[in-house]
Amino acid sequence: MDAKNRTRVSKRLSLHLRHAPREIGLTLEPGGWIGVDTLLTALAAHGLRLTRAELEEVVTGNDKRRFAFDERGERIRASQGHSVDVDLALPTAEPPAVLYHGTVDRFLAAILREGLRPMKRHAVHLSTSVETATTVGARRGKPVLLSIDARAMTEAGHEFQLSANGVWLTAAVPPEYLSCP
Ligand code: HQG
Repeated sequence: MDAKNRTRVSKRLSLHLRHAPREIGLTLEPGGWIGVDTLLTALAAHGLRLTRAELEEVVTGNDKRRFAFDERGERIRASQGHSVDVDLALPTAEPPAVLYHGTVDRFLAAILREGLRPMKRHAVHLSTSVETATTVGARRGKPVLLSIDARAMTEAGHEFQLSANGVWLTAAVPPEYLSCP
């Protein structure tokens, strides 16, 4: 499979594993999992024929490791980014002292007023690196970087989870923990 095809399949997987499983007749299991065979059958019935080997290629070759198989390789899920109601059942973890979020100017006033909210997703997505956060912000325009005092949040009892692909997730970030570095 060439890179263009891998991206096409990855976008389709993101769509159904994060946002619209029902569109191809799927109901995600607890934790956001779906059987690999069930997924491949549903995709084939909706115009995307994919072998197990090709699916593996997309999963292992994915730039952001967006998808993961379970231990037995029987089920697959998106590691983060869902808008469907899902409990990934990730353990609470202690984040580094500072985390970063990339956004754009037009959201800044609202964010500084009400904090970071998950919007359509299940959690706010935070990065350990300035570079990643800047890239995330740049998806929408000229990126604006925010730093988050994750240590103070932890001390105040806010919980964080680390996704399988290294994204820090939290329910919300109140404005007092945000600053523009
Ligand atoms: C903004 C992609 C107004 C927030 C990326 C962001 C990431 C507010 C947008 C992952 C707000 C939500 C997640 C508030 C937050 N008022 N705007 N109170 N609070 N926002 O896409 O973090 O390629 O849901 O700044 O690379 O941009 O899909 O979140 O601009 O890892 O795997 O509302 O998605 O990864 O947008 O991106 P998103 P995000 P994938």
